[in-house]
Amino acid sequence: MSVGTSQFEFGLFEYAIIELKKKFDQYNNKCYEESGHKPIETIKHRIKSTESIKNKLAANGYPDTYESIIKNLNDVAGMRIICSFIEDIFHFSEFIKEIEGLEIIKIKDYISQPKKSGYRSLHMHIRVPVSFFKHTEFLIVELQIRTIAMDFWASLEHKLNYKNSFSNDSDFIQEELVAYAGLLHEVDSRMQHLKAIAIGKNHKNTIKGGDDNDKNFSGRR
Ligand code: 0O2
Repeated sequence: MSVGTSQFEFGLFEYAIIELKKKFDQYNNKCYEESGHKPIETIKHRIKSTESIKNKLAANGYPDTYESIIKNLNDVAGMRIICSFIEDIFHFSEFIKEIEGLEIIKIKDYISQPKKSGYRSLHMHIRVPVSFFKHTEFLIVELQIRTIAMDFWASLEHKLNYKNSFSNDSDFIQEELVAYAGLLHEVDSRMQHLKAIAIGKNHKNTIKGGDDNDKNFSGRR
């Protein structure tokens, strides 16, 4: 069956995303109940367009079939999980590893080792079981987990690099983008440090019999 002949199969990728989103929302709520802090700010998702799938299959010399998509493409379904702090990303990735039934296929840590472009994010490819009546399909979803600052940089870099292909100053633009990625990482790290100080202070107040300060901390966001 050639790609684009069945919307049903692509619908299954939507189910995979819906299932994951439910689990991620539960995780966020559980963290809030336990610590007063919601680690996930926003979740975005997309299913690759049929045209883009066809182009990717053709570019890599893969057959234009549904079976070939399942076997060869890892990014038909993508989710971007935007976290508050750097440590939230790694705690969240540990939670994903614990979810029963999910298989972790690949993890790429572009935070500890950023790309040459300056790009930072944690990438995970996971295989998700999706059941429809008596049939279960195992579909891959790509997760990009990042902070607000990393997402801000990636969004603007994506736009500027696109324009960049028409520019005479492409080296300058790329150097600037790498520098800004470094600055934003510095801010992310300092925010992380501030959080540790704020929580420490709140913890002391709680011991002294203060009110629920962890909740106050998250309320200030
Ligand atoms: P679009 O338009 O965002 O969808 P793989 O190489 O596939 O085995 P990996 O490392 O996860 O595994 O893939 P890759 O190719 O390094 O990056 C996949 C996605 O990460 C990209 O998808 C981008 O969304 C994002 N990304 C990676 N590098 C950069 C970067 O330098 N800048 C920005 N802004 N985003 C990046 P697409 O399909 O390339 O793009």
